[in-house]
Amino acid sequence: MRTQVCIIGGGPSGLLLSQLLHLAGIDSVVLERHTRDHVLSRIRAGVLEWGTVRMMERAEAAERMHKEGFLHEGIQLAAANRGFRVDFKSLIDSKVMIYGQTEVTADLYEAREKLDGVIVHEAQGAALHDLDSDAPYVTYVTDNAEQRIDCDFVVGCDGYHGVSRASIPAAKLKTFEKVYPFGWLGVLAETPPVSDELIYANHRRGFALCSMRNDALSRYYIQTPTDDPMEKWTDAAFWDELQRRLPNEAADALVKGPSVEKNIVPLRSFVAEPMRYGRLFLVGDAAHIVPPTGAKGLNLAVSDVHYLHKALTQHYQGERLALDHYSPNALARVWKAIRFSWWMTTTMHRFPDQGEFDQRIQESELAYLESSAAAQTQLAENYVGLPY
Ligand code: FAS
Ligand code: PHB
Repeated sequence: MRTQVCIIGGGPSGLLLSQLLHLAGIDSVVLERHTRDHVLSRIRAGVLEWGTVRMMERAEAAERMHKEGFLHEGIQLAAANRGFRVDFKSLIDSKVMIYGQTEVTADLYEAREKLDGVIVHEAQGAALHDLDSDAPYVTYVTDNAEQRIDCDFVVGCDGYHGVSRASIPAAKLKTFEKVYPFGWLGVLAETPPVSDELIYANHRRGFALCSMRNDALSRYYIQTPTDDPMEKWTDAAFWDELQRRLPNEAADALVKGPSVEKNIVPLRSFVAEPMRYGRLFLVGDAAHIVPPTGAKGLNLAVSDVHYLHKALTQHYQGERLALDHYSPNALARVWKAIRFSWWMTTTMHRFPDQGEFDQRIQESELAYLESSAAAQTQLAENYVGLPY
């Protein structure tokens, strides 16, 4: 088989890139190692920057999101049993869309099907070859037969544990990493959300986040040690701990119910530079990871797609140097989101070695935020998403 762009990974970034390239007249093939059902079974992000909404509109995949998504014009922050609101609308006339990543991915699958997009599922053992030549190719196995795709370019949309970044010689990559000494225990419950906006709570027992998917499906997180045994976290134990960490008004309004999904994810900040090696380009989690505190992971993958789709389109229109701009342009925005996600994480979480002084510093940071429109504007413009 031959195509112009071979995309490794059928998550949101791979599907979005394939769709946008198709609309630009550039053909691609997506290789996904799992089944479609497996990809759609993942519960991940919930907050879409407005830039992501725009990209889904450009991909002709935004209709259901506008029908079923929720516009949020602010978030609530809390500490020491006090909460306050950061009002995106009054501060910067902006907003975010609450719409689960699972739905984004399902809508992109549907959009690819409408245009007869080529997505190979259960493509095992993908291997990338001759990336530093003008004729790269990818091999993989389906139905026990080895397949080969010759292409002009390979794009790694295969996440943090994918094969693409691992295919780059270590000497050609510089990586930056910070592993946080805690994780997030996430729960999905068929209960009405505790509030009509997200609540990020700093508490001396640990961080808590109240989010949602719709008005009958809530998404909650509490900070936990990454090695906590899941059996420790019965539903009752989870709800009690969440209630302890919320300001009284929210704690009293909390509707408990059986969890439909529960897991612990580790938190790290990670960047691999450059996001290119020869004919291979890295996109999304394949190149960078953020702690979900700033709701940036999925949104950064989308802005990478914006920069790469633009560069590939310009390349095929004859602009020889267009592709050289992808990595520096994408990384400039990535690092600003890495910074913001690190700041939100270090301000809102309880660190194991944290003393009373550190706790008071965090609380005074939040008290300053509450008192300052300038500080809230800085948070708002980063949270809703910096310009592409
Ligand atoms: P993805 O990981 O979504 O997709 C990669 C795809 O590549 C997968 O379908 C995988 O099966 C496939 N793949 C991997 N290796 C392959 C190979 N060798 N061959 C073929 N296919 C291969 N972000 C937020 O903003 N908020 C959150 O709350 C949040 N929660 C998260 C929870 C978890 C458990 C994880 C892992 C991430 C979370 N994220 C969150 C971040 C997440 O949303 C990512 O940023 C987003 O999925 C990035 O999308 P992609 O880059 O497309 O990578
Ligand atoms: C979510 O709804 O899953 C979510 C929302 C905001 C975050 C992280 C996760 O910062």
